[in-house]
Amino acid sequence: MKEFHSFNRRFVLRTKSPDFERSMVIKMKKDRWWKNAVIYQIYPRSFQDSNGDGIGDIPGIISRLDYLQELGINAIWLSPVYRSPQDDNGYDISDYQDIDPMFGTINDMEELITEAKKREIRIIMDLVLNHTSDEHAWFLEAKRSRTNPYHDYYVWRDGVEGTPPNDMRASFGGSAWEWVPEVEQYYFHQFSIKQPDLNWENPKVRRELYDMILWWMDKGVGGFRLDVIDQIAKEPDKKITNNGPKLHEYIREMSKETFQKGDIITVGEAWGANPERAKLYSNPDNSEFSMVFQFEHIGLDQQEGKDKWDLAPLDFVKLKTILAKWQKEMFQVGWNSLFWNNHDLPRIVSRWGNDKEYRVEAAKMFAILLHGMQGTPYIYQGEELGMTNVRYALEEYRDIETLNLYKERIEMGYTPEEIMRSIYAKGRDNARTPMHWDDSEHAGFTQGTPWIKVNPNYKRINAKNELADENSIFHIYQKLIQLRKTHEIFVKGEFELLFADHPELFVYTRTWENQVLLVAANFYGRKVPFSMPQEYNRNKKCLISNYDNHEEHYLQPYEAVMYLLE
Ligand code: TEU
Ligand code: CA
Repeated sequence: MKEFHSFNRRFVLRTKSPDFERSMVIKMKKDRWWKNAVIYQIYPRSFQDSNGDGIGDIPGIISRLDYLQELGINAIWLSPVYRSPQDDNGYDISDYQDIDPMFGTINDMEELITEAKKREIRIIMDLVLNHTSDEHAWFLEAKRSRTNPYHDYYVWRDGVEGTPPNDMRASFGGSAWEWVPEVEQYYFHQFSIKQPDLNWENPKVRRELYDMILWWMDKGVGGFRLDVIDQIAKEPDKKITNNGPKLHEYIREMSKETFQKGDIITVGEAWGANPERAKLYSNPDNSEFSMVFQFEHIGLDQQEGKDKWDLAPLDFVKLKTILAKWQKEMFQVGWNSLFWNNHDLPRIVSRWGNDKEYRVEAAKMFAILLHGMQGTPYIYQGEELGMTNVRYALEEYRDIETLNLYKERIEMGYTPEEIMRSIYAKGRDNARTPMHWDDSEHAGFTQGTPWIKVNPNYKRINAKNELADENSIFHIYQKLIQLRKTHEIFVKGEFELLFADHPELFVYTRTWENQVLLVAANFYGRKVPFSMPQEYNRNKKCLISNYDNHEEHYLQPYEAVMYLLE
């Protein structure tokens, strides 16, 4: 990291005595390198294909590192590339210490780590520790007999008179219990049938996982993202899936045995986190993770008692309240991840913005709003181009969740139109279509046939166009990343939401020492009156905006401005 190196340099120059050295080390620990880092998420199968099989791969990623360096990001969160039958696109791992041949080899992976390091980019591996693939060697053993030493690596229960132990459901549809005739027991799976849950109560399982993590740390990875980490301490007999009683005990043990042995970044994925829990996850004492990826702002379009597929309108005031709450709650006692998108979520510009006449303005507005906040920003591949959702015919979809949902809802009596509406709005494949590099066939993603159809708007929306235009969405992201590195207020400023109840405007400040960072954004497509609050009408410098000229007393459709006041 640039910042990290320059810090080291300062450290060397100023070192005077062992005492001084110790105090500097403490300071360094407090200001961890990732505090002003920006992370870019790559979904490998959709990023860049190098060999024409239509599937993105590691050599493809290596060939695009210069692009990422130009964007300015500091780390790549790589969705899983381990050996896997690909039932859930790699979130079903059959060997944690090997790379799936579809993505390359372990040598390619080592080269990626080295090449990224040359560009001051760290690689964050995606750790799926809640479950493995049913084709993992442990599970193949586990299902042979009840006395097999690996049997206890998974969660088994006897049935009740030929039916599953209880009525728990799996995330991807159907019962959470699957019968195995060889052992005459059911195994527990929170996701697909091919993703049996690991038994974290078994200390041997935990030790195996820790050794595997240490093995990756030895290879020089820069960090880990921990998939559904809040679900590892499940207690199915009590129908507990997330936030089990032993959750934080397990995480602390893992952190001590692994992460704390290196200078790495860790981020726990926790759909079920509230601020109290997030303060544990991201405690600055480093006892658990660096930060937490929580989804309260994303999940707010889900109605009470319904599931995520039942569409509800966006409650904008609530969105602001939630984001503000997390900004305030984590201040100095925890650390936020900042994101709108990932590989499980629809494209934000389509979901809550405008992917038609104001696509460019809206994409930039989302960027400016998020990157002004406290935390570590995440950019999901294609977000920096303003990539949009898709509307495909059912047979073009690939995601197991989407396909299972369709089947299940047809059986429940929904009409195909209703189901497709949900899939268009929220299906995970919206984010998984291939990256748009240029306007050549298949968007420069592959020379072959892509594993999933390319979004037809790639001729207009692509990296080549974005790089050529100095006012592009890409360049807004590039500038926001630079601002975070050059202005301490982005890391340290205290957050305050203004006009909390305003139905269209999102306005907030960050205050640090004698500076104020003020962000004002119009979340909608109508021109809205806006005047700077009196107390902020001083010495202001515009750091970034998405319109050439800001009209006094108005915010134009999707306009966003960011000022620094001294
Ligand atoms: O996702 C966790 C999760 O619970 C949801 O995001 C899920 O993907 C779905 O959208 C719920 O409706 C993580 C990964 O990010 C996801 O890709 C995996 O499929 C899942 O875990 C299982 O490993
Ligand atoms: Ca390939």
